[in-house]
Amino acid sequence: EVKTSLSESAANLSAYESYHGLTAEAIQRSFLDHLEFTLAKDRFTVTHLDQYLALAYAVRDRLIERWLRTQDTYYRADAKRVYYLSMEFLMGRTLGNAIVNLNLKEECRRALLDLGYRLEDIQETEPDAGLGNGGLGRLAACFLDSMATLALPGYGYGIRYEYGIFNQEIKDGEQVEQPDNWLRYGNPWEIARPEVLYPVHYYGEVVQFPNGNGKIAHKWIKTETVLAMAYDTPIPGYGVQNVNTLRLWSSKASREFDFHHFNEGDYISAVRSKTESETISKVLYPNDNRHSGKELRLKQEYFFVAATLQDIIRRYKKTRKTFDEFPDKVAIQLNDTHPAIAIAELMRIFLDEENIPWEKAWELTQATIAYTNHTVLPEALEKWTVELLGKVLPRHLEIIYDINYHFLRDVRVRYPNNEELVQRVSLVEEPVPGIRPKSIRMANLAIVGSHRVNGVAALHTEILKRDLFRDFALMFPEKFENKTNGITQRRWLACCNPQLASLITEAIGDKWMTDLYEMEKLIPFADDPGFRQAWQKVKQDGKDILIEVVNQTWKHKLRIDKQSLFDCQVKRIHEYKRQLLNLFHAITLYNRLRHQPNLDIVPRTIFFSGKAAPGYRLAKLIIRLINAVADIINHDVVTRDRLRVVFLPNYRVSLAEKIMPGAELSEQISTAGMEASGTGNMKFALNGALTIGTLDGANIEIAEEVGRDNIFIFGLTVEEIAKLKPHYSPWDYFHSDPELNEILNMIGAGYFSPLDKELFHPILFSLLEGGDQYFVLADYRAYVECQERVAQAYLDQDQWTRKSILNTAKMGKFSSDRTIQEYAQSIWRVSPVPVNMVTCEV
Ligand code: NBG
Repeated sequence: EVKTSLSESAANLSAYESYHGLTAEAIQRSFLDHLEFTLAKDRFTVTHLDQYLALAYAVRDRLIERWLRTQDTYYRADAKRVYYLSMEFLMGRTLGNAIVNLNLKEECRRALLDLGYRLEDIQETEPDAGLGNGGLGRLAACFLDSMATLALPGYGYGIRYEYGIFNQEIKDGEQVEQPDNWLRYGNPWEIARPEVLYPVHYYGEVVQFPNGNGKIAHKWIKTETVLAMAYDTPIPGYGVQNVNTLRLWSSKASREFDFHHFNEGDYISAVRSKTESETISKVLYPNDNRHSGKELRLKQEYFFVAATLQDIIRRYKKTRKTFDEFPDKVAIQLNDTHPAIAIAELMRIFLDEENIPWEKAWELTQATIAYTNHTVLPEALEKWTVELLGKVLPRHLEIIYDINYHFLRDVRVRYPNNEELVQRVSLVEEPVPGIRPKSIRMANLAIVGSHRVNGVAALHTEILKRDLFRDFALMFPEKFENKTNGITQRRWLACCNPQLASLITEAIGDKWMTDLYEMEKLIPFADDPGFRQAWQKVKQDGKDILIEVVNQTWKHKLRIDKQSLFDCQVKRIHEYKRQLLNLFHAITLYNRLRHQPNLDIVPRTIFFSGKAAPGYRLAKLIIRLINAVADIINHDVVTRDRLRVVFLPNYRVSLAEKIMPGAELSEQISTAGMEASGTGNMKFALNGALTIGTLDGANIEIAEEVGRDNIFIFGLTVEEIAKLKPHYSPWDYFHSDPELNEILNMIGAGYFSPLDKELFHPILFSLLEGGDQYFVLADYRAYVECQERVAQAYLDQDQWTRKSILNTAKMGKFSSDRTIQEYAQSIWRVSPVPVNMVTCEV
């Protein structure tokens, strides 16, 4: 028995590949085996779904060995683990990403072509794993990819929702939500772990008793119990052998529901409560940037936190007898406050189950946990009423009160006679009768219980420190850090835009796949006419694919002008993101063309895509208005060859992957100070779109990187908005700007809703009487003028292409690899633990 390092020679490498089944021949054999033996199909009965599943199983097989080896390697290295706790993981499709990360694209393509199948067609069958709302959930997915690629011992923990984000249909211009039954045909990427099962308790009461050491012990009793069962998904890194784990919990009725000695009535109600306890992981709450305060949501949050902490502690205890080293072996990152109850739960475990004294328990908890804030919008900040929290998690409410007691005692010592400060930083918000109930502020809990708090872009972190968390930043300046968001270039360039990826790799090599700063090597190519031409051709192909998507969406063809400027705003529909501003620009162009039919404008196609929270009335009305305006503009013979408005239904990861390669202009036009970071902005720029944007979130850092000549910045700054706010009157803009006036009058008169002339009045109300909270009218003129600069720039295709190349070239900073490296160094203090598969028995 000889052990050989197979990486040493090419011959050995191919021996390695065939040993591990990484050749086209082996993949084909595996594919056919799965078709026959796993799916029981032959070539006469095989469906598209079968083809997808067989390929997914064949690819998955190739991950398993590395996956097992990864766990073993981390265990043997006694590595510090990172646990990324998130209510959302917006993974999208897995197959294409796994193939790219395993470097098996050519092999898979050849294996399938030989059988008469196209890899691209097979990939289209996979449903998206839509277990998230938007940026926050997609960030978690990019982070998993980067942690694996950086060989970090990182785990994602969340909920295996049976229904992800709803599917959006557009009926008569309106959003209609359809349930996303994504597991209907089975999920080949998950492995059920019925043996990994933990109880999670709710309700009941707390009793106190002397613990024998002169102290009081607490016991949480008479609880209702639900079981959490684990499902694991492999997360392959790129260019490494590490395969990390995403562990999602599914709720199961506990064994107490076993049917011993029931009469018939008890039997039926026992079955009913069984289904009720299984509803916990049933459905994702479809709110982006909004807190709903519902009991089931609180139960979901505690459900996955309680199961995750049991799992973390079980793993820790495999190698340790005491908790002294817990923070040296465990880092827990809270993705927003959604899992912030982990602070109280970890304290509960330390205090009540492990009998650790308060001071020590608190020190361990703080040293382990860190919190990322993702928004400053007040309606998104989580607060749970004391009534609800006390009912669902009575022991946790006690512990939160105790944490608050200790914390406020310290505050009063450090800042004597400042009860206003005490009120502001308290974890408990005092009630105002008839206005608000007594509540727990989860962000305050998260800050106090963490050793690090971070924002997700430089401006956002500054706003946290100066504004939202000002008192805390003054108290604990060392806690606050910035970690500017990023995206994974594997999915958002290599997978979604293979043509552009190849063009880049031909020019500068493929090191950018793991070091996005390598893209700077493209800079000289921006001045190479031949390269520019090739770049333009790839973008045109991207546009053609997007036109195909539009044509598949509508049976009556829209006839998109393939030469027109592809202007895209794709993201959740939200007032602060200001889709209205973009739409008003579209109406402005429309009116100019109506009034001056011979006007020479740069032809545009304006794409919108995005979901509205089902309960967000105004956002849904904005979707209706977009579709109503699109309907009028696209049917007007005077304008429709020069201006199109397209709403693409059901925005999701897999649709974004088709939009990014075809986009030329990226709309990032939120009210300054309100978009914490944005990450779509990065995806667009990486794919060579130019940004039109406000000085908000990561736009500011994108502008710094690409330079002001290569981005279109407009609008009020955070400081200007703060100055304007006290005396802002949208009416002034309405009266003084004739083009704006005309638009609002058209909407008011029912120009876009002839059958129901008042349909869009609530939008006008929010912009005028409502005070225009998001400064749409204040920024309108600057935006329209900036769009004129965009159009002017587009006329010079050579210069435009140059800017496009420079945008891609300057995206180095926005790789989630960079973001994760920063978290690893300054928050988690974890190091890479590479997995080695290159030795095998020969
Ligand atoms: C969102 C912000 C985005 C940001 C993502 C990821 C929430 C609460 N926040 O601007 O709105 O890019 O988080 O950090 O979903």
